[in-house]
Amino acid sequence: MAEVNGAGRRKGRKERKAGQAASRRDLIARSVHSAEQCLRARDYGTAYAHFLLVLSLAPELKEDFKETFQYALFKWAEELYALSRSQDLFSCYEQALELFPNDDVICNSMGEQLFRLGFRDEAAGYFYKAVKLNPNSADAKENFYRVANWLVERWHFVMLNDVKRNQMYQKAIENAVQAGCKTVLDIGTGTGILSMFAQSAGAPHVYACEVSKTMYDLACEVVATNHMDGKIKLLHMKSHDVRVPEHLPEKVSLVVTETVDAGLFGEGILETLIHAWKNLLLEPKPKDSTCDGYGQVIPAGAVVYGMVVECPEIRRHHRVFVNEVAGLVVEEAVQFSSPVHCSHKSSDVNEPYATEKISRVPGGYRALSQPFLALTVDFNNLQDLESIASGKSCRISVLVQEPGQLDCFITWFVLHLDSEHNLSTGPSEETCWEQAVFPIQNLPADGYSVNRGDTVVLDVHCPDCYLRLDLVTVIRAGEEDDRMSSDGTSLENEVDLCDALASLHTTHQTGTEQQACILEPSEIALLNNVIYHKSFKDAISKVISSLTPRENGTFSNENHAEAPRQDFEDPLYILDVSEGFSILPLIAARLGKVKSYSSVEEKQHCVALERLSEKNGISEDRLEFWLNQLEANDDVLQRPKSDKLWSIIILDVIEPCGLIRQEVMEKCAIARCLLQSGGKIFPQCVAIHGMLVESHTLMQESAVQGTEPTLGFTIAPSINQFKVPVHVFLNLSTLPCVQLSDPIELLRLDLMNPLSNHLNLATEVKVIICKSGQVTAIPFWYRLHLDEDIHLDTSSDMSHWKQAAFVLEEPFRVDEGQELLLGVHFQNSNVSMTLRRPS
Ligand code: 44T
Repeated sequence: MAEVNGAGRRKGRKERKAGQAASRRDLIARSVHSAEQCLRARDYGTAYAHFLLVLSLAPELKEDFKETFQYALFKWAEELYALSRSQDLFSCYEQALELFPNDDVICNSMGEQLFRLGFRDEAAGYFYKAVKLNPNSADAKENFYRVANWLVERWHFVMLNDVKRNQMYQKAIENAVQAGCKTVLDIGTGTGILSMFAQSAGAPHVYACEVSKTMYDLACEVVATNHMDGKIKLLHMKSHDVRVPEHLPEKVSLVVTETVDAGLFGEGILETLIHAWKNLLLEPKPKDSTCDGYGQVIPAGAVVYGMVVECPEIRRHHRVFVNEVAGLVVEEAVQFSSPVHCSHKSSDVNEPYATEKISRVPGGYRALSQPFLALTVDFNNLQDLESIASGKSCRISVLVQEPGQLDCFITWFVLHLDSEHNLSTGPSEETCWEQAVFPIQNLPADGYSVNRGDTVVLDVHCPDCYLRLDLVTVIRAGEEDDRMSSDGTSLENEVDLCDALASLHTTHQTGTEQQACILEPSEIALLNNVIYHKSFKDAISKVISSLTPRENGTFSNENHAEAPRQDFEDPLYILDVSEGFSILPLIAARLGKVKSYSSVEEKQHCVALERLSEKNGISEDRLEFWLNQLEANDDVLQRPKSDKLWSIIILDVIEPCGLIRQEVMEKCAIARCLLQSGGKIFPQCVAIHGMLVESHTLMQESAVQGTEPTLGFTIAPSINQFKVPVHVFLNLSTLPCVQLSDPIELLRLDLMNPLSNHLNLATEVKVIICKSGQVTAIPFWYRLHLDEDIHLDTSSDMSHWKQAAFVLEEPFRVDEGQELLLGVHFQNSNVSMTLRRPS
């Protein structure tokens, strides 16, 4: 009985199993069918759900359905994104990654979704994983480099490689710990280096906080690598949120921090230390007593210095000084200004300063005054910190010692770590530091020249906890004689009068004529670039005359066989799809029977172009704004009228940072289809040029060079995960480097020729070594060929473009006279390079 029953049960189970298997197969088949049907019906959500079911029931089908599954996922994700259903979107990706944990495409796509919703740290993690899963994935690499640059700013590498800075901090921390500081808080720990100094100096309790998730994770890794986990307590938070005793068991006797930028206060050190003194530090140390039982900060204080400077490079990026560009009058109609502002009573919306390593600015700079003391701050004195943070300003008079142009103030500072250890960020210092630059603008055209003996009056203050230097007035030599009384009071009155006059002057101007327009520094440099506009004007003229019938009905371009079907009455259509502000449409509109389309988007840019047209007598119907067209047509790069094609399409191929714009080749392919016969894309061809160099500087900026610069601590392997091969925004003319080859053309992109319409190109060029050395990098720039005769170089003196460089993984030893092969790969608008000896 038992046996029969048992056999019966076994049989039943088997049958049931067979039945289950059949119904499983059936369910899978039906689900696959439904999924595919939904895909055809573009019901991606349901398709995705069906696929999910199929693949969890039948993992053996994963490989077969991977691509279709991904397609459904990506389509559905787009819909969820459009519906702002981010939570559902991420759930979908998480499910997908459970099924395909090692799929680089899904990983990368997850990163992209996170990135566009603002979760950059998390996005970086997924991009990093995608690159690790598939080191050949161009998309994932590109994405990773983009966020790596964002999350781990390049100065981390420079600072960690700065031995002098590391030693100074180490010694100052050692001294404090040896003098009795027992509990240490490192605010803004970055990779954890200052905490490790404190720990090795013998501090029994070390805490560190870091607000950036990526840097916090890095610090955890670094601390563990150096066997200090458990000894240094890391907190992922802003110091302002740290509380005693929740996060710190007790108040600390030492705060160490290097949360300073080129303008000293830009990383918020004033607020940070005000909060720390009120909440996290023991009472301040009375003078001449030891650390024991008291609180103290490293750095102890800082002195900010300033200087009046002439610098043509700063000038051309922050002030429109040309009167006329390619025949177009640009003065008076519009008041262009830079967002980096430094005039008296400037509004807080402006950026207070730019940063530059002034010793490396192309064209150099001239000091017009001696350095002056701008401000001192005692980080160990709460009252001092609060008084500076309150924003009260201090008026300073500076004597001009050299005649020149009043282009900017620059500032730097000396950081007093303690009474013995100082770090200077001065312009002539051999360090990584940049200076803060306060460009001077909006003076009357003749107001920038200063002479020996003139006095520049400025205000120094920190209204929103950013250092600001505002020009008040210039008192010309000789003028002040009877005005400067010994107590300086009449100077104050004088200056107030000047203020009043100045403000009368501006209101008068804006009231009647001038239209304000704020441009980015690269847009200002572009507007000042006369050669750029002249070259475009000439090239456009040539195309126009080749397409315009002469009186006798022939065309100037004789070999232009297929005569354009140009109606004598119709204008030629020219489209400028430059990014940002561009006056090329106005220049084109003056060259014949032309109708220009501008793609500027900002209201102030449109208004400025209208003002300039008016001023230059360009009739209203000659200029259209593409944005208005787009709203009507809802289609990019569409022709102006259904029966009209473009005669010229101007593409903005190179970004100011020195890289080729994304999707340029795709845009070209569309543009070519929209050209009339004989029409042209500008530029017609882009040649990438480059050369081999040995550059210590580029190496220092790209990776931490072993454990030596970090004084024996192992930091390089962790932070170097974030290194990127391509460096941007370089000033090639002043880059410290040794040239090891002549410049050569590396690759050509023919924008007019559909045959070269590959999105991916690879070539290998022969390079001859002209000097022995170690190749560490390959700087590159572009020659834009507008036509056969006219070209523009992105490395020229007046260029608004900077240059880029590809940094090699390892230095490559070369000898004079040697021939090498340089592989150049162009993939998705990204350039990468490889160097090898011929076999
Ligand atoms: N200056 C670079 C260094 N942080 C800026 O998240 C050096 C500038 C530089 N964490 C010229 C040359 C150079 N609580 O990781 C960052 C940041 C973090 C905080 C917690 C806080 N209150 C803060 C404030 C900042 O601290 C780290 C360093 S701050 C930036 C240092 C080549 N110009």
